[in-house]
Parts: sequence; structure tokens; C-alpha cells
Amino acid sequence: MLQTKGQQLIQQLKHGNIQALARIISLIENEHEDYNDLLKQLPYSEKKIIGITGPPGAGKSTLVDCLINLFDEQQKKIGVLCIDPSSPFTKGALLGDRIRMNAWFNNPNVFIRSLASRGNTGGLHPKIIEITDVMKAAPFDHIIVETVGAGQTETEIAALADTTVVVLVPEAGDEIQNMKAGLMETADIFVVNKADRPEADRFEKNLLAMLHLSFSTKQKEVPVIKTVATEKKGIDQLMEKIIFHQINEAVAEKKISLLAEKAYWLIKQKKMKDINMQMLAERITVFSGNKDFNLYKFIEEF
Ligand SMILES: Nc1nc2c(ncn2[C@@H]2O[C@H](COP(=O)(O)OP(=O)(O)O)[C@@H](O)[C@H]2O)c(=O)[nH]1
Ligand SMILES: [Mg+2]
Repeated sequence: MLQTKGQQLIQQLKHGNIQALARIISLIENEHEDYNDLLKQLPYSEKKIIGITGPPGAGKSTLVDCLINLFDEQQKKIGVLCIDPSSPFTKGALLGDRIRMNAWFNNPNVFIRSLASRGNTGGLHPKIIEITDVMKAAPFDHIIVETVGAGQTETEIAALADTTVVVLVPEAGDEIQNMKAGLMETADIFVVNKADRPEADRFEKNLLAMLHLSFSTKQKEVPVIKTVATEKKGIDQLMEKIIFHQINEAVAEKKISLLAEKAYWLIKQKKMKDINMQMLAERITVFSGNKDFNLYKFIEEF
């Protein structure tokens, strides 16, 4: 039977063809007319995503690099997505990431792709769910997604990652009480990176105290790992906790809630596809001055 172009690409993807993977990601990013069809042919996958989130400069990319190193030593295949918000403030970081990523370029076991979030204020790339699902169809042993968590985005990555690692740095010592509730709920593992700083112990103590308070209302205890990413310290422990979580905790119940969350985002995105504030304002302008205008009748057409 003759295969369509999409079927061919998916076949190649399943066999680990990196060009096919890159091509599919581009098709999705550009919302190519064939991409929806392609997504519908993705095979079922039990593969689990490791999400690394936290504020800019916390050391996420440095940590991801350490994790890649460890996985690579174990002869594992690793796929990594980095989502860079395309803000002028992170241009430097983006360049740093490029240099870091180039270091992996000739390693056939490592695939790294950087996606600009294109000013999407949520922080996540608009097609991140689709792209991670594509990654799951490739024969990677582990998939890591790095995102900047700047508030509400942590809950978004929670919808995406089976295991969410929240990276914090000691300097926020006093503000820890103000840490977003969403962040607490979201984290499966906390990392206190830059533990070479003198405030690290006090920060860890505060974090543990706070987690202990919330522990009574939660079933699970969230581990806290201290790391110095620049010196590769604490990475073994982090890896151990990640794998433990993937095997023991990211199971049945979480899987269903993840799929429901993903379905929710995808439906919302699809329904809101052609709707935005500017377009609504333009349409409403047409009616301005019209005494018969009724907002509830107006929205019915959507
Ligand atoms: N002192 C110290 N600096 C670190 C550590 N980890 C990362 N950094 C530095 O922090 C800066 C931001 O790191 P990066 O990984 O790009 O952070 P990201 O924005 O969270 O991805 C870089 O200059 C790193 O070298 C650490 O454990 N200790
Ligand atoms: Mg980074």
C-alpha cells in the first residue's frame, strides 16, 4: 500500500530518524496544513516526560546538561526541548544555550531543540504539547523539557511533564513564604541549585519547613535536593529521585489527569484559534453607536 508523506515521516520517526523528527517539529511549528493529520497517526506511548522549570538564571540549562551527561554515560538516548521566551532580556541566555547545545551536536544519542515561545505570555510554546508527543514517538529513553517558570506557567508544565522538577536558588530566602501555591502543588521534586552560596542552608531549611506545613494536607512528601550544577554536585541524587518518581509515582491516576489536562488545553486552543482581542474589538467597532447592540447575542456567533 502506498504511504502518505505523513505516514512515511512517522515511520522514520519511530526508527529514530532525526531529520524526520526535525521536519515534523517544523511542520507543527509552522502549522503546516498536514500537521493535524500527522498528529492523528502518532502511536500510543507510555514514555514519561521530565519537566525542569524555575525562574530565569536558576541554572536549569546547566542542570539539564548535567542530566544529559549522566544519561549519555549510561548509553541512553535523550531528547531535550528548551523553551526560551523570546524576550530581549534572555537573548544572552539563548546564546549561552546555543553554545551549550552545540557541544552535543555530534553526539548521536542526544537531540536538543530550542523553541522560542514567541511572546506567548504564558511562557510555554503554543505547540509544546504536540511537539512533546512527537518526541515520545521517537526511540528516546528519556525526554526532558526545560521551561522558564515565571508564575502561572508552572501549572502549565505540570500538565505536560510526568515528573516536574522545580529549580530554585538560595537568594530568594525571604520570599519563600510568598512562593506561589501553584508552584507547591506542581513540584514533584525541588532542587535548590547554587548550593555553593552561603544562604543555601538557610534557604533549604525554610523550604523544608514550608513543605512540612503543607505535607499534612498532601499525601506525598516532596524531596528537596541541593545541587551545584556548575560543579556537577548533587546530580546523582537528583537523577535517582527523578527515576524513582517516574517508576513509582507518575502512574495510573497521574496519567489520566495528564491526558485530561492536555485535552483541555488542546480543545481550548482549537476553539479559540481564530479569536483574539483585536479581532473582537474590530468587530465590535462595527456595531459601536448601534443602540441594539447586545453582547450576549454578539458572542453567540462564536
Ligand atoms: N554559583 C553557581 N552558579 C551556577 C550554578 N548553576 C548555574 N550557575 C550559573 O548561573 C547562570 C545561569 O545558568 P543557566 O543554566 O543558564 O540558567 P537557566 O536560565 O535557569 O537555564 C550561568 O552563569 C551558570 O553558570 C551553581 O550551582 N552555582
Ligand atoms: Mg536555560
